[in-house]
Amino acid sequence: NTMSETSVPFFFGWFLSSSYQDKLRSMASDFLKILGNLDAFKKHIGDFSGDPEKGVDLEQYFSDKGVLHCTTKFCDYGKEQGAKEYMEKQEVCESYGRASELELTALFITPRTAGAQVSLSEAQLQLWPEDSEKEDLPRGSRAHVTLGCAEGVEPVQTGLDLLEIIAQKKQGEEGEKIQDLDLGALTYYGKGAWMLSLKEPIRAQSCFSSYYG
Ligand code: ACK
Repeated sequence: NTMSETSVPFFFGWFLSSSYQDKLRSMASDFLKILGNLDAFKKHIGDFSGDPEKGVDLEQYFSDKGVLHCTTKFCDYGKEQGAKEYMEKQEVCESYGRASELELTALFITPRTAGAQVSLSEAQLQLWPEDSEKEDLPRGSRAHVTLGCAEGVEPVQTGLDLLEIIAQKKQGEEGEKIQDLDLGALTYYGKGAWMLSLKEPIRAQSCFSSYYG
């Protein structure tokens, strides 16, 4: 199974099966509805440049970015550094088209993006690029599913927002525990960053593949 004659895609990643896309979208929509109506959220509504009286409709604030997936390697049709090498890796060739279960452990939003945090298995980490984190953080820290972006924001931002929250935690900033929701514990990390740790992580059926666009 070699891909040397295949043209370089836009990106590689795990693509959620359609039933899990529906499930995750509906969970995210519940979360955004609940969060947007919390007093604790309204108190910090300035982060989202909203009116404290009116609130913010978070579901409208974030627009959908298409098929839900967790990017492994962004290739930009070969323009990105290491794209060709990545696609020729043995693990990549062997895993291509294979089913895999993604563990989603948290939902988060910032004034820029909404996403789900992904906790990668050892086998999944074999497909993770070496240089993805570019920071002093464990490999795979950036793994996420983008759920939506604010106007004018590109989806690449979601992983960067997640890294920022993880870096904050690592520096011992535990965040402000807000309350326990049905789905899990809600924490505020400042500057508009909110994270809901799922009581029961979602194990989403996915397929390792690529996107040409
Ligand atoms: O939401 P994402 O992970 O962020 O999925 C999309 C996908 O590739 C197509 O745009 C991600 N992406 C875009 N640019 C980059 C980049 N420079 N580094 C890593 N991921 C990127 C984007």
